[in-house]
Amino acid sequence: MSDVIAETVAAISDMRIRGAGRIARAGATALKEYSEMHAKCNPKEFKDDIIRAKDAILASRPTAVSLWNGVNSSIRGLDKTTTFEEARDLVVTNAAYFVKMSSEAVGTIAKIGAKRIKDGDIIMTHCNSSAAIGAIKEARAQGKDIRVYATESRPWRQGILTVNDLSKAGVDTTLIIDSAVRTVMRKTDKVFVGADTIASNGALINKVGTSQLALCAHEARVSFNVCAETYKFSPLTLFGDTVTIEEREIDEVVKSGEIPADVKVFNPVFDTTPPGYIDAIITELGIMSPGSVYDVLVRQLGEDIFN
Ligand code: RI2
Repeated sequence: MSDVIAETVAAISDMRIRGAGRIARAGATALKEYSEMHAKCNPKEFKDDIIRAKDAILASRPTAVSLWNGVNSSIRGLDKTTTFEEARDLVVTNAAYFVKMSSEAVGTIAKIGAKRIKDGDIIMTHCNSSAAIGAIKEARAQGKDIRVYATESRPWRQGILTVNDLSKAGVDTTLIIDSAVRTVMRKTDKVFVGADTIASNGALINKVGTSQLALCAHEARVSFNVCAETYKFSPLTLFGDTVTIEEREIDEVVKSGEIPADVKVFNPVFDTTPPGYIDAIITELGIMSPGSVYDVLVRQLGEDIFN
């Protein structure tokens, strides 16, 4: 495996690069750089190398379909190319387009999402989603006086990144432990979270604990908003695949020797929120209900759906 692919795979696996949008852009960028530095060879050899690289990147983290969409859109049309140069240029162009499009989508979601946040709102967020945080920061930049409760998000504690980011943006921010979600929901007006994957039925797969926010929001009649670029919609689920929920190492939860050796630790990284608990999915194409995800997927796939 080339250095650029191996380094990207390692960085995504050990979460030096994390966040569903970021890992997708990192995967696409790695394919672009690998193509640019690939020595001239016969096209078949180049395509085989790219497919191997794509598969290695996809194996780095299994849940976020953004990664799948990022690398697969980077190689779209590769099988139809006939020369090395044509194949290389296709990957470089496709990957660059994905990176640009996905970054712009986060900016568009911030603008649309901010309109859903009113002056005086108290918002709860979970983990560290650049899409959700973008909307909150945009609302603050527009001068809205808002307060945010951010969950710690054990075991990686991505909430620490969130509160640092929001505080720097001048947002009145309070860190809460994950088990305080239901208690604090009573004081909350709106929940804003991100997405790793949205299934064709509108179900949300996001950081473990998200479904608890959704249940508590439902109970307290607090609106539950998902900020998600449409490349987080999963074409795989349209054709019956289920989403693999990543499980990570025990040492992310407990230190060695802290618990008896016969005690097992279960460390799922994501959970599923049923569509009925979601009020709005805020995308770069506009705000939609979970029931619209199927139509967007079909439109995105276009003619490919029949292949
Ligand atoms: P953006 C993260 O996963 C969180 O689950 C977050 O909600 C989601 O990706 C989306 O993040 P992890 O990589 O793409 O921390 O909105 O496991 O930044």
